[in-house]
Amino acid sequence: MGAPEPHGGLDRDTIVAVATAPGQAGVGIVRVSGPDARAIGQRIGGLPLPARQALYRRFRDGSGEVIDSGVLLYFAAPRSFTGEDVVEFQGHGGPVVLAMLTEEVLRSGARLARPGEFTERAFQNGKLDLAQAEAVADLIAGASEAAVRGANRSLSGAFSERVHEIDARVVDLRVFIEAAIDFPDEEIDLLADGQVAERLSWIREALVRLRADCAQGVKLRDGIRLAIVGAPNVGKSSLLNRLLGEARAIVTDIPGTTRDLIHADLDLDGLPVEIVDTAGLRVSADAVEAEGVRRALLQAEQADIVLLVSALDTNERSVGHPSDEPVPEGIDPDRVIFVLNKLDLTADPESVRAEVRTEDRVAISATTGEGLDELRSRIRERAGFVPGGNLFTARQRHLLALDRARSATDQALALAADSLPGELIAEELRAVHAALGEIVGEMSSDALLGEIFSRFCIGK
Ligand SMILES: Nc1nc2c(ncn2[C@@H]2O[C@H](COP(=O)(O)OP(=O)(O)OP(=O)(O)O)[C@@H](O)[C@H]2O)c(=O)[nH]1
Ligand SMILES: [Mg+2]
Repeated sequence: MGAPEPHGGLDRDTIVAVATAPGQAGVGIVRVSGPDARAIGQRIGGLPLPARQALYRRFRDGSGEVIDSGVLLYFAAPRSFTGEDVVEFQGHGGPVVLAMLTEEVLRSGARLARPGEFTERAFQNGKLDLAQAEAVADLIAGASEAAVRGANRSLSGAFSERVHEIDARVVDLRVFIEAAIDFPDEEIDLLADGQVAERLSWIREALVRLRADCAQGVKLRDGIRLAIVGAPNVGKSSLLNRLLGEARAIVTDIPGTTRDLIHADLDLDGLPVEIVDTAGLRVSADAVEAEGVRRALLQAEQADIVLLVSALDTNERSVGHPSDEPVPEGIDPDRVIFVLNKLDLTADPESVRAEVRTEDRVAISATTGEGLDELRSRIRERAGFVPGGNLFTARQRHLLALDRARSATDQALALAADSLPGELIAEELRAVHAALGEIVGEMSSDALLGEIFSRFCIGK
């Protein structure tokens, strides 16, 4: 006591947070990490405190009064999530009792953890690399089963391994080139025999493949936004309900039924889709409906994909080319899938479907479910999402880093093709290495780390 911690600094603090979600639950966990964790565990939960054993204990405050009772767990450094001494109080999941327990840990010398600080420490102590740390957040936030599985793959290192595999080749090649530079007499020969270009091509191809998988991973993590728009009464809300498999939105035969936005989440073969049903588009003197239409158009402008719905009328109006259905102003036509609904109203659905079938048009019946599978696969295609496989979650920043790595590799290839000096190629390879290092956190700035971890919740 009294003597300053040998390493000093904020990161040697002992931190505490409630690790479970707020609200009432069967069990609630208070997690403590840092050099004093063990002493705090003993002070509140009693002696002795052997590592990695579930101990049933009373948790007492400073005056000896019982706050709660439950399971006390101690993980000795470095064999813990954070790599530090960690203690977990697994008590009853009530917000007040957990707050009292946390308060007692704070009184014992810990401080409240910042958002993501447990995971940040795991990263700093080499338990996880940065891409894996991000996967922890993505696993918790996973919006579909496939997204959770993908986050697990990233967490177990599937993505990082591929980054490391490429990076190892980059470093090898750099060593080779730099060695050649050290022997100027031989440099030209060493660099001219095509080996450098060949090895650069391998790196480039691997980067291209990884980027493609990574782009899938970003979709898996972020999902897409889908807006259903169209004239009143064409069956937009019926389509929403059909896609969700539940009667989420009110459906009536009165045009103008939906007036406000209806948001719902859909798991489309693993692709998380945030879907919004909107008010039917028409000019209306009704202020409420007009506002609904304004919001509908705004959603359509912001969506990744717009389902522009029209309907066969009972007179079996013949179906023409997609351009028959004017795309409302402000909506990017490339994002539109034209949906012709109420296919069940025609006596000859085959000919309608034959007429309709183009890349961006689908005929369906929200009532019978006909054409829905095709619509789902169109949405997936348009989103560029290929379900299944060994997908891992990834983020936009990973894509940007891979793009930088790719363009530096291209530069290096161009230099090699022109037989330019090895130093210049080595410099580009350094840039490739730096970009790859940013993904796994080996070359990341404090600002980037701060930004990533601050988006976690407290307790993670
Ligand atoms: N026959 C047939 N009727 C449908 C189909 N889809 C919807 N309808 C009917 O069309 C009417 C309008 O459906 P809604 O889903 O409320 O239409 P909407 O586009 O949401 O309408 P607004 O909210 O007013 O813009 C209802 O009577 C539905 O039962 C379909 O595929 N076939
Ligand atoms: Mg509606």
